[in-house]
Amino acid sequence: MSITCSQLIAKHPQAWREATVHPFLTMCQLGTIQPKQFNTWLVQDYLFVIEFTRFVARILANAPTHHFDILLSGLNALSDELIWFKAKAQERQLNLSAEPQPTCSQYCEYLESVASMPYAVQMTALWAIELAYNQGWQLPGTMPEPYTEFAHRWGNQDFTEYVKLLEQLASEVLSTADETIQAQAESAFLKIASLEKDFWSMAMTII
Ligand code: MP5
Repeated sequence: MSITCSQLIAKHPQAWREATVHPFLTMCQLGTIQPKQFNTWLVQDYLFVIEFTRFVARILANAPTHHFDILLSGLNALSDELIWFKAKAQERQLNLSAEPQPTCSQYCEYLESVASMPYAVQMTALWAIELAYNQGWQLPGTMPEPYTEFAHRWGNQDFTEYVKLLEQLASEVLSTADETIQAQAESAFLKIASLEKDFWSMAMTII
């Protein structure tokens, strides 16, 4: 019996909820997040996205050719996103040369470790990482300024469609993976849920 992406969420509702519903996002939606907390997230997420871009490039290097188009569209979007992050940081006069916080470093180190895992595990991880942001920023609903564009970036319909395509790719390769690889994919899913929760909390605790 093979496992699919939607079954992973159904099997671990609590872990997934903690990854996608967090006081950080609720406070953005209420407009009560402190600028310093938001800025911490912004700088650390820029540092994360640099390593995440390398992560997606490594996945592309392992991908079957019929997965290229979707992964390349993801890399293209990441190129735009890094430019967008720099513009947002400049507006807020933030220093993007900051050191990564331990939580950010831990997540980036985990991404590096996934590079040596089977492709089915890598694709499951990629899908989970993107879905966490898609749902996290979408679930609270429209956010007030200045957070509207942040919620829209990851909550918009095109991004939702991209995440659905990633789900198809991951479920496709999981369907033919052996039990050991499927178990590894499940562990990766849970690890990512936990790292996503920690990433939101990191921004909240630095005041
Ligand atoms: C994403 C992100 C989504 N930016 N940061 C974390 C901590 N998790 C997931 O990645 P992307 O490339 O911004 O869509």
